[in-house]
Amino acid sequence: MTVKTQMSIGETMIKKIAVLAAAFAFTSAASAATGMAKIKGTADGSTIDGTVKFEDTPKGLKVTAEFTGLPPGDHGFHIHENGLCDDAGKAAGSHYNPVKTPHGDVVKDGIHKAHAGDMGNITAGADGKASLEVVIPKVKLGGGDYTVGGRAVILHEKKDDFGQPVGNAGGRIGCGVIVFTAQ
Ligand SMILES: [Cu+2]
Ligand SMILES: [Zn+2]
Repeated sequence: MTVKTQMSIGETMIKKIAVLAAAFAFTSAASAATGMAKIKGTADGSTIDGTVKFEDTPKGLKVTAEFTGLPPGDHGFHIHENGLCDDAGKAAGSHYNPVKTPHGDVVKDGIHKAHAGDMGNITAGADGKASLEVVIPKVKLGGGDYTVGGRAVILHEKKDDFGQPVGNAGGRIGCGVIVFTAQ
């Protein structure tokens, strides 16, 4: 009887370990870093409100943005180097540019031909709504050489025309800092 009881305790433990191992494997597989930036207007009384979500994927950093309250038209949309929005967004510094390239379109041309933060434009309709989904190759939220966690997302007054040095997109009408939601 004693032996049988011990066996059954042993089996129960093995089953528990198996369940824990399966749970750990699932957690590991689902542990790609994710992040978010809440974008607010830099001017008093601004109607700009945005949520930008970030996710590390095998193809690069997936960026999904949703905005309301924007002036209709195209607006330059970049990751800037500092995680600060003070002084009407100026504290965010310049475009995140770890490879020291000219300004461009990183989604299309990659980090060796554009600043890693050059996501191009986001286009608002007459209703002030805009959405965008892009993947930035070789860039990650955290870990590796090119990381954007803790930096700022800037939305510009005007269209990024991909001219030098920073796309002629004018003032910084929206800003938010990228925070990790899972690591
Ligand atoms: Cu910018
Ligand atoms: Zn740039």
